[in-house]
Amino acid sequence: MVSTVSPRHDLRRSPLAPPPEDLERLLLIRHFELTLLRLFETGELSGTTHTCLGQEYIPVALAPLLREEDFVLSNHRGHGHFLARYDEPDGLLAEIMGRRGALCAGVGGSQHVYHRRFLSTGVQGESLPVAVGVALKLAGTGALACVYVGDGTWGEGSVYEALNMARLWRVPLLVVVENNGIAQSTPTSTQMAGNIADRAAAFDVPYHRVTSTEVEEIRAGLAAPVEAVRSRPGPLVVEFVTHRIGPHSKGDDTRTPEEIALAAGHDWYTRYARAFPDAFARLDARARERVDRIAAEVTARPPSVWERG
Ligand SMILES: Cc1ncc(C[n+]2csc(CCOP(=O)(O)OP(=O)(O)O)c2C)c(N)n1
Repeated sequence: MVSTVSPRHDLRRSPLAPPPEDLERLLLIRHFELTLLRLFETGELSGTTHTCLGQEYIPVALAPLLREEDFVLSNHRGHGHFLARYDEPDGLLAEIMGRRGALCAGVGGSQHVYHRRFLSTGVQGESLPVAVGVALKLAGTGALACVYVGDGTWGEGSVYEALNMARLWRVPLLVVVENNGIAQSTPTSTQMAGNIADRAAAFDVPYHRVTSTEVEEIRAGLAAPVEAVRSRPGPLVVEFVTHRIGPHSKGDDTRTPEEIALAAGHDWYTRYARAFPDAFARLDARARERVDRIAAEVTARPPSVWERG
């Protein structure tokens, strides 16, 4: 089964007004990650990080479709997945900075967070088999496991073993594919034969394609299929056609200026800023101030290792 959630009209010219709580969450994620990049620039942060700039709407759209008892398994680009689920930016920043109050003692950093029902990994292809195991445990409870993977990660064999078992065992697994058309520096078109829809079909797994970037439209289109993951139960692949507007990691964008500009043209931030200037400016300033306050407060904390003696 293949179906598509596509925009009803030209949303780049006239976007739908997102509910304020969604815009608030979108802006929190955006300013949180811009702050991370700034902290790297000023030398307050070291190591690495991957931002989801431009893709924030995906976890924000999915958030209300998930229940507290569901499990979310994330990847290297997971700050937005976490913040859409848990409003705990201070704990996440402390984790990334290795400061007191860190989500998991500062040993996980940006890519390896384990907190409540959220687990991320920087190892591509690792989370899908783990998610199948989690979903197997959850089967029969009405809860599901939701796992995020990029398009490039479909080059890992473990993805196919996991899909095979998920379908055979009929586990409640929601596979969210963030297809931003590039994996680090490799365009998807140069490394993927065929497409994700046909790969899902090969395992008899239902598939949905989402080209809309409007949170309410996405939710309306996905509510029934996600509910079916719980009630059937069984796996579902949802592929989002999206755009990474930032670099792969911090300064490593190998795309041409034209390609970067094309991706930026899909950014919800500029679209909403133009369409709803007053409401947007107010919420934008509020999110910026909140993140600035948290960054100052967390930066001043002692290292998290102190907590462990
Ligand atoms: C097993 C493994 N190989 C290589 C890497 C290095 N790496 C990190 S992210 C990435 C690209 C991932 O691309 P994709 O799955 O499309 O996700 P995106 O970064 O576009 O969100 C690579 C190659 C890794 N983390 N794990």
